[in-house]
Amino acid sequence: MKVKEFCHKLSDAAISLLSRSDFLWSLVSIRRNWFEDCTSPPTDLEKSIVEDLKRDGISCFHLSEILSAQEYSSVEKEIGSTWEREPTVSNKDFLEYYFGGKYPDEMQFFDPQSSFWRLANHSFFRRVVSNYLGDVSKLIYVELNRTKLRHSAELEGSQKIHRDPALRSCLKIFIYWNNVNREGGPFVYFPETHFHGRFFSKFRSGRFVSGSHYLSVNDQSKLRKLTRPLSCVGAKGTVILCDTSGFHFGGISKTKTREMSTFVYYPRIEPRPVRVKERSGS
Ligand SMILES: O=C(O)CCC(=O)C(=O)O
Ligand SMILES: [Fe+2]
Repeated sequence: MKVKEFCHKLSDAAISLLSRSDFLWSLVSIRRNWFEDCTSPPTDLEKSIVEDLKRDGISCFHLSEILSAQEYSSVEKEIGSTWEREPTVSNKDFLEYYFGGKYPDEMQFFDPQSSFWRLANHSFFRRVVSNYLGDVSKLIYVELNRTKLRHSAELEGSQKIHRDPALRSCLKIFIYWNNVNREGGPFVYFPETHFHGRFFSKFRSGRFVSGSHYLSVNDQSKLRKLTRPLSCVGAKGTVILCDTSGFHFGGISKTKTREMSTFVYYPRIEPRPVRVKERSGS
């Protein structure tokens, strides 16, 4: 038991040193662009998104800025038909899942022709992810969900304010598939609390690799004094790029549900299995 505890402490110390030290990080991470299409210089939109992410931990734009009208309507149609299926089992009680939800065990296979799968692998997203995470990065997981209506004003369970597990940063791309106002339970983020942000070090949690880091009640009031929560209301097609090493939560859907997809990307150096694959032979 003593040896186990010692090993655990040692690995925590090593993880903490690795995540905090830029020098060690650059030694062990592979500093090259994974995506061939990263060889051309970033566009103005890509640059401004990466700047927003570095400074605030969050950035938004509309999907129609990167998709043609035909591409947009084809992915919209595919998502539309997905809602007709039964939701899969869910592990978060405020969400119904139409893709994903059984992480970390499930493996999801996508048709290479699927517009939704093509969107998750869109060169624009890959370039932004690569430029932001500054490392060989991977799409590890995909979700599509609809919130459940809730009448309580209290955040409970996985809906409480938290940081997602990450050695440093991870990037989630959320897309709204309906219009989301305050009644619909928008995604809420606390700017500048991400790994690169001004307020990150005000809330150290010993360990970032395993579970999410939920805030104590005291730390919640400290957080609210430091930075104002940003409620991401937005029209259908709004894309929210977010470094979820910063504090966030899913808002409460009071009278309207929220439909949203999530693409999850991590630097390759993180020990996280890829849970999405293209189905071969179709
Ligand atoms: O549903 C949401 O708005 C947030 C869920 C969440 O915490 C996450 O995807 O990391
Ligand atoms: Fe989260």
